[in-house]
Amino acid sequence: PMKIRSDVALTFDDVLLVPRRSDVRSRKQVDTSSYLTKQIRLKIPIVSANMDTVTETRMAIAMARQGGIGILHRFMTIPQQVEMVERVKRAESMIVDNPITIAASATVQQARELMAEREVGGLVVVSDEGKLLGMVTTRDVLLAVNGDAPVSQVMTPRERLVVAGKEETLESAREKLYQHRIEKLPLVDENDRVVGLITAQDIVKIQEHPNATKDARGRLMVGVAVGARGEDVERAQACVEAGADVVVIDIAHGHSDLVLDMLRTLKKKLSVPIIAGNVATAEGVRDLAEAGADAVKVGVGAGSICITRVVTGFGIPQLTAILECAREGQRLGVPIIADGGVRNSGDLVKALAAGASTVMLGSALAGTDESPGASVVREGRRYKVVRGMASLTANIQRKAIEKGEISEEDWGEVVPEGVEAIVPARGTVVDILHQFVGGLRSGLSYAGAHTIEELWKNAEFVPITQAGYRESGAHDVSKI
Ligand code: RVP
Repeated sequence: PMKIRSDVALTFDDVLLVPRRSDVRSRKQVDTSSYLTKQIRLKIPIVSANMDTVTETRMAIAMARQGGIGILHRFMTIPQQVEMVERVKRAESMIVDNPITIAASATVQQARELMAEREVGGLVVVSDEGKLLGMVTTRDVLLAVNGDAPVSQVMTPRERLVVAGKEETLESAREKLYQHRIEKLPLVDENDRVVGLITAQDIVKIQEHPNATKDARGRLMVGVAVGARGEDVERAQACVEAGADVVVIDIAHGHSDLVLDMLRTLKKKLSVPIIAGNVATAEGVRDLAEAGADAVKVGVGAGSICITRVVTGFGIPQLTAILECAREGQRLGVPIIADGGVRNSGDLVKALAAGASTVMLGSALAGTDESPGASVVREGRRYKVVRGMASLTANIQRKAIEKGEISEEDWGEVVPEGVEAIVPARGTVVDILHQFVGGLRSGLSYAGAHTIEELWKNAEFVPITQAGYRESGAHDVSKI
């Protein structure tokens, strides 16, 4: 029996969005926030791809600071991935976990030296058992004449200190610091033992990135990719213990028993949201949602460096895949991440208008300063490497990590579904995101939408012809 769908599947270049009457008077009026998972809402709906030429520590930090999020790739050992998570979590922290302490019997001179050496403006004075006895700051010791006097004589004693618990929020910490006109807020447990410190300075630093994607403790959020085999459970657990906020089960064919089993296992073992994928059909979304996915990643064969469709014959053009998956996702209350093929802000708007909640970018971010790897010069222009995670070299590298060495046969065994490529070096992620988000804000305005949820409602696509497509870009002029 012949089986063929009657509707032609479309992708971004096959359609345009129909302009609508708009009451948006300024691009500043629109809200670009959206759900990454059922639990996590991002200020900007952009996720950097878990590819080894896209997201490592620097990219993850930059993405979270701008209000998106980065997913650390998994092509490394577990300890390496754990370390990357830790570095992102430390990058911008409201709480100093291990504040520098001094004994009450130490001298003023010692306190001075310690502050200079560690470049801090204050020390927490503690007893042998780690209990809070007081605080001593540069002001207390700077002009003290008697350097031999004990710290206990110059410190602010415990009873005059304002303190908080480990679960202190940014808002309430700011309030306390302001109300009491103080610069440091020690955190204590129920036995009055010091468990952290909040400083006014750190709060000021945090305010430089008002849109940043933060966890409850004020640290930048970060996601990790894992596979779906034995050691990946351990990988996910280790990364979450290190502070990862979301786990992505990342398999090219995510509509598989392997992924469903992994999803159920991780949902039982972990308390963070789990994203699963990739799929390209409503059934795929439904099965992953039933197994507990907190968001579903959509895209089979759409990636710029992906040749899955050529090698296997499978895939669905991305716009149709998003439309079909998002309809199901919205019915089930599960956000959709559109992954692959988004080259510019127009594609971003189309992907969101088709019902995606967020969009994952690979090669669009691979040329930035924050992506891993050095740039190369070719004929006077700068480029950076981007490669598919199923490419030949990525496959070989994975085998090398798993087995410690590779042999002649390993090369022969690989059937790549991705390619290695170069993209122009493009400056910082901040600049790129500025272009994408600017285009999105305009897009919302053309749709008469103030939010992405309104964009879903208002969106109407029109299929276009080759002539229409040609008319859409710059045409009939010579490019300079
Ligand atoms: P793009 O943004 O078009 O570069 O696509 C990025 C996506 O491509 C990734 O998030 C992933 O889903 C997919 N990918 C990565 N490697 C490969 C491959 O080797 N086939 N595909």
